[in-house]
Amino acid sequence: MAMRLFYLGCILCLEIISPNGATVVDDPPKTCSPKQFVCKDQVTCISKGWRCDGEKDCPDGSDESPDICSHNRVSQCPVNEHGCLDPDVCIHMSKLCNGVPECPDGWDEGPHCRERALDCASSGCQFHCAVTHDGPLCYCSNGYEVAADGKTCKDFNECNVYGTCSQTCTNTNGSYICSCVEGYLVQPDNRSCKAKNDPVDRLPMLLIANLNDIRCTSLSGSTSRLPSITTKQTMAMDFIYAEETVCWIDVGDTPAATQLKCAGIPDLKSVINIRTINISLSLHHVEKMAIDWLTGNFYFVDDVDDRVFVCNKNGQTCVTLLDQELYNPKGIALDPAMGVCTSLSSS
Ligand SMILES: [Ca+2]
Ligand SMILES: [Ca+2]
Ligand SMILES: [Ca+2]
Repeated sequence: MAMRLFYLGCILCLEIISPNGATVVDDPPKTCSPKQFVCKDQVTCISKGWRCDGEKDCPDGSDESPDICSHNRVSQCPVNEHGCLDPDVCIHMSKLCNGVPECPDGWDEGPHCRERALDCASSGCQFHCAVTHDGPLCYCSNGYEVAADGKTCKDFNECNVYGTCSQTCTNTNGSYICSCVEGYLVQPDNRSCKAKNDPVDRLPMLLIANLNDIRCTSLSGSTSRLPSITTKQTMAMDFIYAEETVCWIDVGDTPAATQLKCAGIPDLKSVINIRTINISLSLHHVEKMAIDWLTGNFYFVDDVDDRVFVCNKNGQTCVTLLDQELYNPKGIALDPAMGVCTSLSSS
């Protein structure tokens, strides 16, 4: 549920993003805030907006359990598929009443198949018809969906489905085309994009923050020559490619002890000039940060006070950018060339 916009033409270091958006592993249990839902395990906190949204977010799936979500269980099957008795299980509509039980509960087959078979003959479907417990339903060939009249077929816009393409999606009649923005190449799966390795002598590396340190590794998994940088419970990190500098937040026991630090990592060989940048606002609840590589400004996401604020390069001038209608913000990405700041909330 987190996304990182890689905005550098040539990527030196990436961040590892865990599923909940934090750049941290082994996060200790927290007390849930009033804005959060407590999972049945009494340990995990999730955003209230994730309760009954059709995806299991608690480790035990209790945010989607029938006793909590009995009133809003809606089948979210892909186009031309149909939910079984358990709406989480979808099968292609051509498999309804085909004589082979495919739903775990056998719901797709039964006496209704024979009793209602003739209904399909009068259903007026343009292409295909399936028999369900509720009567006949039209469906379409791949790449098409049933139009509002319930009978004819029209192009299905795959680009409206999140994740169809990793970058640019162009809808076509009966299909779609994925493409990549400048600096990236389409991969053999025709939907993913990968950054061009430019310049070729600077291979992409992963910069990983955890509770104890920041370390660098190559994409093939071999460790780099860069010594690990000892940190304290780092929750947020970013880098400035042109300056070969990494910045992170050291989380102390008190707000005053939580500091923004930066260090130079020239040629990924050594760590030099570790320095503290005094920020005039509290960083104690900041979980994500991003650096505008054009101006050097720092952007911070505070998920307790629900705000996004920006500070200039020396940290002395800070301005709150967003604090209205921001619910549990979890991520931030910048595109300085386009002048865009994107914040991800979990409502
Ligand atoms: Ca959920
Ligand atoms: Ca079947
Ligand atoms: Ca299409």
